Amino acid sequence: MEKMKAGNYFLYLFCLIVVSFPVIAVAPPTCPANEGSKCKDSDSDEWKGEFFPGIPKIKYEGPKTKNPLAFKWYNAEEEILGKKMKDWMRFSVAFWHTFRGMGGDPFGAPTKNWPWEDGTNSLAMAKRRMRANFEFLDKLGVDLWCFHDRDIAPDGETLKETNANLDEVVALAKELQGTKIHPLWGTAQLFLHPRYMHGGATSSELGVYAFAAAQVKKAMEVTHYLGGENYVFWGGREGYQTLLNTDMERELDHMARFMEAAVAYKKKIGFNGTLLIEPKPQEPTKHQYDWDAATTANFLRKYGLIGQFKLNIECNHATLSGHSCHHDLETARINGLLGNIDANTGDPQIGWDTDQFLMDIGEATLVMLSVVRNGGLAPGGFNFDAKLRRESTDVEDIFIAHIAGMDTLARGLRNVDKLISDGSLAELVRKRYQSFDSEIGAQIKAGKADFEMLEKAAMEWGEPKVPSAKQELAEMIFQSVL
Ligand code: XUL
Ligand code: CO
Repeated sequence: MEKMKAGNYFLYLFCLIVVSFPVIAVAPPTCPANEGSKCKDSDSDEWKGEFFPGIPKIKYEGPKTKNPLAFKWYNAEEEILGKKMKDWMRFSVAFWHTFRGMGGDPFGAPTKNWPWEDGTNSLAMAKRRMRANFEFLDKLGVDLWCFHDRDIAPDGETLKETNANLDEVVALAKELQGTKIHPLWGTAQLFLHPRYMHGGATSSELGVYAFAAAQVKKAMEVTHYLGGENYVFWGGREGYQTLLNTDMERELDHMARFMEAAVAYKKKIGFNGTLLIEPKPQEPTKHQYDWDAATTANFLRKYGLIGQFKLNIECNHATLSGHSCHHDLETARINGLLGNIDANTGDPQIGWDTDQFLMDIGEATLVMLSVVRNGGLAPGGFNFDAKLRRESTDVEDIFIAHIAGMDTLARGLRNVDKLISDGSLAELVRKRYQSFDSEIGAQIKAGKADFEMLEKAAMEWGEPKVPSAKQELAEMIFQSVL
């Protein structure tokens, strides 16, 4: 993936925030999530009628349908590889992109003009948006959702007031959830507010560390209250621009202490969900501590947290770190750490976190290969950390994007099924390593092959024959199932 030129970095940092959250000053249809006090209050959250009139409940119609508001590959109840598709996928809708992403980009104002938005970040607006979220979930047929605390409720003047705002919105969400719907995960948004400019747990200021702890404590409580299955940490600002003014060792240590406190608090409140960390190499800082799956696994191991956390792998973050998504999924999986997937993708030409819906069938097949090898993701699942492109401005585009994203992964699962029943790829891999299916191979596996034994064998066998790896054949077989 193309890396950004250093000269563009600050512009880019600014852009990232503008793109992710509606903070641009030019006539936005909404107010920024953290500047509640600057936004006037709207009168009520009452909304007459449907938020998505004319959009039916989305049904499976099969690959031949031309209906954009129908699933072509995702058939929730259909059994594939011993599980219902809905249980393999565990899809969830990300509140922040779907209901707070307004389409701003580095050079342009927000473009979305959703009819239910009134241009405020008021509590009433937060509640109305929450109602829109639940109508969307119902029509899409998805019963999991994900949220950041500050995206669902506005900041108040004080932490106490902010918590009260959150409680009010969460109470409504709880009511709207009913018995069928709950969060796949919740998280605290510790990156937009200026207080977090040096990080949260890694901030050089003790007051910020404490504030971050209070915010995470509250976010864990509401996630638990809503029946959330996981809680996510994302190190948005946990990293550095330069090591000249950064005590990396201390910051990592603070991060570990913070995580330990989260583990203790989870136990205290009886939250049985999984704690997840989401690796990301950079953005907004140049170098983030949880660079990729391997780096994050090493952090967990070093600080004795390995049994307490799993990883939330985001495809676009994996590619930003120089890996394929499949590589990072496999790294997480073989370390017993694959917990959840942020199902998105980057752009091959744009070297930053574009958070697009995953539409590449080959990539989706590799993602699903890891999921199948992992035996599924539960209690984790997939969340669409993905947003509409700036140019997609119709309300129905929100549905189309999710349907296409779900269908792509569902198609990936169907391809994995074909790959497994065809068996030739597995056979090719088995053959590649078959020289180890021998007595000495078994001794290597058992940790009993010492250097003297191996030297004796090498002398006896002479120059080894090294066969072809058959990469193009592997690719040919893979493509035959797409
Ligand atoms: C940011 C990102 C977040 C996390 C949750 O890059 O991916 O949305 O998934 O905080
Ligand atoms: Co993410």
